[in-house]
Amino acid sequence: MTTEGTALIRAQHQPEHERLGLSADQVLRMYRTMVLARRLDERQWILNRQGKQAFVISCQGHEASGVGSASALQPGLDLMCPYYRSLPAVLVFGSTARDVLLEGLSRAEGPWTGGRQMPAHFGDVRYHILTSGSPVATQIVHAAGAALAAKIRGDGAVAIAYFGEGATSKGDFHEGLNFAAIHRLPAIFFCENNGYAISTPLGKQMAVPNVADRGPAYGMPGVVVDGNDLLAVYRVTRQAAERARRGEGPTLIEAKVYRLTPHSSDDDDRRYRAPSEVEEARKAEPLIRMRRYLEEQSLLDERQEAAIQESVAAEIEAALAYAEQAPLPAPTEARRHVFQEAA
Ligand SMILES: Cc1ncc(C[n+]2csc(CCOP(=O)(O)OP(=O)(O)O)c2C)c(N)n1
Ligand SMILES: [Mg+2]
Repeated sequence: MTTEGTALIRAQHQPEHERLGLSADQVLRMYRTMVLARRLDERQWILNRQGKQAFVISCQGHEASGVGSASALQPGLDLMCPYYRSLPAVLVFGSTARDVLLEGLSRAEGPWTGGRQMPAHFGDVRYHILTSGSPVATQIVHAAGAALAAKIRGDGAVAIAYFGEGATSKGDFHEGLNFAAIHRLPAIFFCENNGYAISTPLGKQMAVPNVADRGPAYGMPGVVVDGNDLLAVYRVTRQAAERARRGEGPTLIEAKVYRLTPHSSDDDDRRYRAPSEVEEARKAEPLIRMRRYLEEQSLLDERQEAAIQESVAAEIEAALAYAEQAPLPAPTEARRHVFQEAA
């Protein structure tokens, strides 16, 4: 066989992560971040049911889309405009279990809002994570603005906005994408389509099958990706980031995912979807998918899996112990950050 022939066969059998230039260490770290996000999420549901955390809005089912996309960017340079399911993505950019639980338990030391916002309102200037508000879709225009600023600065930064498919029915989606395309801004619009906007199913949200179909109408590529597949998400986001850094403008990515929990701790999803639908989705969920991949590549065995689970559990328990003893904001500080303060 020719040398080219051997090279071709080797390339065909090359594991997907190697083809993407990722080391075993890097993919294992990505998997661990997915596990951390899942366990942190589960812990918050318990805290909510114990009456300790006011509210939970889950990332369960969104771990591969969040970790895969954020890992394709450059923390410290790029800017993130998250939404409430972006826990896996903000962990990649630098947020920690302690940050999450300090905010979850509304502690004064919470780095995002000093415990003043609902949980899952991410935002940390240290990690270039823009503060998030509750109105759906506003972060899409913020990302267009952040991308414009990056273009003016010329520092090569890319801005990414995360949002659900329900958010694409808002005017902000149109305004953000249109503006970013006109000005060829270094932006990535990353839709995590989980099939529901609270109780509203996809078919009542839009008359086209894919959010991504709308990209070309604004003058940007629209890419559909399996959001349960960490490496597929990584691949398309990296391509979008490279395109943005080359000055070729924004990309709309649609990751097809499934929300494994009710919309939030205040929702009863049995009223609008069958439990069997959720059970079916669990079979293809992102953590199982990635674990299977790592096992197939002989990068993970049962002992290593147990070690990851143990170290994640220890990290969360240490963070929780810290957050539980941390003081609440003083009542006298209730108006801080609300009204302008005298210098
Ligand atoms: C402007 C606005 N309208 C309504 C709401 C209430 N609301 C919060 S989340 C949500 C559903 C959004 O669905 P989607 O964009 O698909 O995101 P998902 O929650 O499914 O991830 C709605 C209607 C809101 N927060 N802001
Ligand atoms: Mg949705």
